[in-house]
Amino acid sequence: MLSNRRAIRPLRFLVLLISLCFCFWVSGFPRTYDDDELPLSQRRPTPGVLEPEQIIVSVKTTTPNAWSELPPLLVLTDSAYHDSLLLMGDLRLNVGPFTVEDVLDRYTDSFVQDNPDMERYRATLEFADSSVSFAELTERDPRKEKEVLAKLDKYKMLRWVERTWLLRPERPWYVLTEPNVHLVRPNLLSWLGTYDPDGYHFFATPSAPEAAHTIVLSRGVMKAIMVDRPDLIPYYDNNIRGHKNAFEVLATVLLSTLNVTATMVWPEISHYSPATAPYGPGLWCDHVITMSNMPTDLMNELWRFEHERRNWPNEDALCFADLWFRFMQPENLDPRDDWDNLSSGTGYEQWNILFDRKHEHHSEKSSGRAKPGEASWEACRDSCSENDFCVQWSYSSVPMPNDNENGDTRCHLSRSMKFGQHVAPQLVDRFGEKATLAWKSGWEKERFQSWARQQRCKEQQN
Ligand SMILES: *[C@@H]1O[C@H](CO)[C@@H](O)[C@H](O)[C@H]1NC(C)=O
Ligand SMILES: CC(=O)N[C@H]1CO[C@H](CO)[C@@H](O)[C@@H]1O
Repeated sequence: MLSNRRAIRPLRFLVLLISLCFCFWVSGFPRTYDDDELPLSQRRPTPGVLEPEQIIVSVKTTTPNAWSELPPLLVLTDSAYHDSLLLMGDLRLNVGPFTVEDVLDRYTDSFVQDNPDMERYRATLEFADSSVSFAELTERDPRKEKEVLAKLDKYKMLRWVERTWLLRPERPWYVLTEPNVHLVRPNLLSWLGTYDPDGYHFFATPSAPEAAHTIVLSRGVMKAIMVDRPDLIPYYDNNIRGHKNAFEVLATVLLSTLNVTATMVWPEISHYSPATAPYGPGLWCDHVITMSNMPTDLMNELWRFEHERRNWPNEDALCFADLWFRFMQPENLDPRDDWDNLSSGTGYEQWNILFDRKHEHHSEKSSGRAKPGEASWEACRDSCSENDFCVQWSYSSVPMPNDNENGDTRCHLSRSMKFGQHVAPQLVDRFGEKATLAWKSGWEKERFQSWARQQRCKEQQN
């Protein structure tokens, strides 16, 4: 009996199992597996989204700044990305378990000795030999320091590319960037997943003076300059001096050898930070891939935000709208003294609202032009609130340029919302006269918010 039952049971069980499976299969058909329902750790890789090790991120620093710039970057880079992270500088150093490479060490001694542009590099090596503090390398005048670094950067550029490839050859993508750039990795992984790494791809931040460049090179480009033309980079040593900046050195090499020009990626790869992004139509549902010129505290806040979002039930690609809701909506946006909200300023002129010159007192609504608000900050504020497109104003105590046909004005109106920053009043020279420049800024938060609430980038939007 016992043995009999034992023999039958598995058979019955098997039949039951098969019929159950069949029912489930039928009832579930054609249901596809929905990754979004699973916790992050159990999700399968989405087709087309790259894995962390497929993108090498190579970060350039300088010896005097390495210890201040790199530790925050390393803490705010998740460990999943550490293996694909390279640190490039101008002296071989260690920062904890990480190595900073000296990308200039392949130049010959005589090249380094005879080149006036390499003076900083020579001094760095000497200071290292005699243990003088590297802080003493830097120029007191920030403008002069910038010039010295920009010169050295030209010589670093191709060697930085070269060392990156030599340390991590044959990877699909290479991102060259700087320590104050925050990469939104999930967006980077899915964006690059849409391109063929073996094609020639050269992406970059649209040029912004003062801002760090982020450059993305495909394996196709890297192979063409590193493997197919092994003498190219050393050959170029003597052609560097005449170039304006590091970016131009790389752009010239890629154009002359591969006929490839940089594709500027905007606004996904931008020189904006959450405090300087011009929020509004045209920059709202776009995914954020890099944020640049990030002070460490803001980088930290963005890192925390990304981590909070991972626990959201429907986490979606981080877009500019998310940044506005996280960083600007909670702010008290009443008018602020000594605050420049970037209503004017180079790079923002396309959002600047033009003043009506003909009908000084009642502007033509259809033209989108605003009534002048030069008399006082209150007049400027009113001019903004009376213009349907205006979401923020700033008022400068002396007329300041707008980079458009408004010319110099005290009142500056904008169609995009920017947070900006505190600026203390300062003495400026205007047309030979000393004047105190102070800024006051205000926002049309209600108007912006009601616009923002009507936008739908994705389902779970606020
Ligand atoms: C270089 O690329 C441009 C644009 O893609 C193309 O029009 C031009 O013919 C190319 N030149 C050469 C020499 O291949
Ligand atoms: C912080 C910042 O970028 N401020 C800018 C605001 O606009 C003035 C005038 O256009 C610029 O000179 C400032 O640099």
